[in-house]
Amino acid sequence: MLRRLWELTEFPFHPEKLNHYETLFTIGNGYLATRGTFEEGSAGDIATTLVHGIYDHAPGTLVPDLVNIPNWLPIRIWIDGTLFRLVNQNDTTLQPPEGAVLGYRRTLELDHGLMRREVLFRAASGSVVRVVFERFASLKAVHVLAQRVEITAVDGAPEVVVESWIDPDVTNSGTRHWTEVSQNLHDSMVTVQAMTGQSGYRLGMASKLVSPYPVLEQPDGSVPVVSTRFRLEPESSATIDKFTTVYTSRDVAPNEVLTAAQDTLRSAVQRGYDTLLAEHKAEWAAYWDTCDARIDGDDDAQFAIRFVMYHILIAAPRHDDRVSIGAKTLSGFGYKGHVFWDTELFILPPLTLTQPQLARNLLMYRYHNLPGARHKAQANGYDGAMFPWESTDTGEETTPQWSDPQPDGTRIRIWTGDSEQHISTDIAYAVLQYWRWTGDDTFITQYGAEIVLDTAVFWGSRVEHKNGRYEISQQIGPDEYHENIDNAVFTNRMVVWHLQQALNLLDWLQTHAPEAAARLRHELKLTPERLNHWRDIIEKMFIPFDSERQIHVQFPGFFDMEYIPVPHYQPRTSSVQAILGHTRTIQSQVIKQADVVMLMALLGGTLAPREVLLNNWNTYYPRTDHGSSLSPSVHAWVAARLGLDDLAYELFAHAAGIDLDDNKGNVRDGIHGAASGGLYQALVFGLCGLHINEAGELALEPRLPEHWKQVSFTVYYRGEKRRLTVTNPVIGTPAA
Ligand code: IFM
Repeated sequence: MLRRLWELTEFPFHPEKLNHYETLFTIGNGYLATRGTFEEGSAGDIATTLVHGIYDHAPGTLVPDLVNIPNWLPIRIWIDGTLFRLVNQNDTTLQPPEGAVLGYRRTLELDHGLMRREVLFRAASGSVVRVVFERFASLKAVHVLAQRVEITAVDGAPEVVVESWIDPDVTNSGTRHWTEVSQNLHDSMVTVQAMTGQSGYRLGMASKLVSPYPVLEQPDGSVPVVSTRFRLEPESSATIDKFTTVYTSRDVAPNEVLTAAQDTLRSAVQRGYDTLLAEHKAEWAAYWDTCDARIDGDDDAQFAIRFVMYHILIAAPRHDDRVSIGAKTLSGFGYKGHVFWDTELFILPPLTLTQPQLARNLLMYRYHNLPGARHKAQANGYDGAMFPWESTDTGEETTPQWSDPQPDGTRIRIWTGDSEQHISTDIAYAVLQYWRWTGDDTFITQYGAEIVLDTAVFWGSRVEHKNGRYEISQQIGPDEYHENIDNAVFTNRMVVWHLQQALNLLDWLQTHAPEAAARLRHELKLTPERLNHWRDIIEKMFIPFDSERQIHVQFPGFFDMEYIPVPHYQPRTSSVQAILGHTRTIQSQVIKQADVVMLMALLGGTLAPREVLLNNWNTYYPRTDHGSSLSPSVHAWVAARLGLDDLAYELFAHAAGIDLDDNKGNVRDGIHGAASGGLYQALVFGLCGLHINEAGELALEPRLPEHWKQVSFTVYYRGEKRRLTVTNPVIGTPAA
């Protein structure tokens, strides 16, 4: 795979990486995204388009899925009667191909959000054609999807047939969600209507083929098809466009989904491919104006940072503040499209800095879902708002309680939905970080404060008063290998931070927005007793700390477990957990991902003096197996802050390869959104050392790898756009 500044290129075709590359080549526009599956299909492909917010809980499944909508890609081409397709050794269903693929190249243009595929193909007749496919999901008109096929007669004068349809026969890995599917063909427009079985979302799609030759209707097959047929003169070309539109009952009234799709389709056809593409590119240019980070001196790192930002941007909802980004973005079925802390602590910060409106949309999703969080708190016997570990469209807890069957048929109990309670504080952290960077007082006053304060109310009711101090039992910290432990230092310490921030925020509201303060005091019952209780917790919370070794203790008893020399388990291609097995791992000191190190990333120097931070690093880094994709980027960030430059770069490179190199072997399930956002933070907060100093100014403390000449990037700080440049070896200062 070639990675060139703005382009990812597959050359030649790698059928063995079909699903990995389908994920990498995903296109999208924040409303939906579509994997890089071929127009003509391929055995073993996972044709997937996911639309934000369309979840459905099918009978017999444990939890809701983000639903795969009907496939809009199909374009089938015949050259002199030979079916155009790529040879895939996995394909046992088709007869030996009559045609031959002479050349292949697929490119994702990150700067334009465009996928292009070029294939040189020889038909059985001997005619050779060059077929170029392009596709994009319009960033300007998010309901519009556009495809172009250009066919050139390289040798011979072939007769060409191009067929197009929408395929409604789609599933989520075998699970069917669509009912009441109806298809139609009228005025050469193909339409599909459907409804999700349990959740009742309506979908309308419409599609048209635009050809310089007559478009014929074939309404009688299992799906309605339109086609165009022509003969190409030698060395001449024909260009065929296909436009598809998508609406759901989240966008318009349920009975209007089809007419909305039809009306938008007519206007898209009228505007034409070139106009739509020009508008789309202009929107992308505006995104990159603030989202591009330039790394001079390391082309791999340069590509990687653009790649992760591209994937965050295609997943970030632009016009909808009731949806959020799932752990695997919109690029695959992994984690069923559910939303985790990955969004607030990993994916969202890059947007807070570069596209604050997108960050705000994501935070509003949590605001709108406060009722679900309150419901979870109440159902567990607590006050306030307790956010679900996994969230969908309802805001209710949607973590499965059991895993899918293991190879031996057994299922494992999943405790994260019960015990990974730190998510409530992670969300509060993201709200306050957004406010600090943007100065969006309207947001904090009208929405954000309610999140921060009601989650604080939850913690006030959640902590346990024991032995003259406060404790929190039955937790899972970021290190998910150790479940249902008491006094996870990450959680306890972050709760102290949270309650302090909540008190500060209330003071600020009292001065700057007294009416909001009064409303929140009343609605959330923020009585003087409650606030005093928070102060008492701040003072007396148990923070596990070993004063002899001067380290934070991940949780009491952690060091009594078996020590495993994780660094000796090299070279390895799987986690140490996979090598040792579940049972031994959970009884050992092997750590899945940044935990105390995550605390260090979030709280920095306010957590402890530098010697303690270094001690923590030296203790926990060698025990971590990075079994989670969230881990390497956070380690890179913290290593840079500790001045461990070589290690910081090594970990940065590790994080950069998670999706591109598929170094966890699961990219077929989707992009690791948190690893993507983590990489940006490792660059900006870690290697460049961007922070807000005590005077409230932006400051940089760079620790660039030796071979990097310069890094420059743009951030918004309190509404002002700032271009920052860090130069190596001379330490840069913020530029205006
Ligand atoms: O949220 C993460 C968690 O931290 C580690 N396991 C995967 C989840 C989803 O990415």
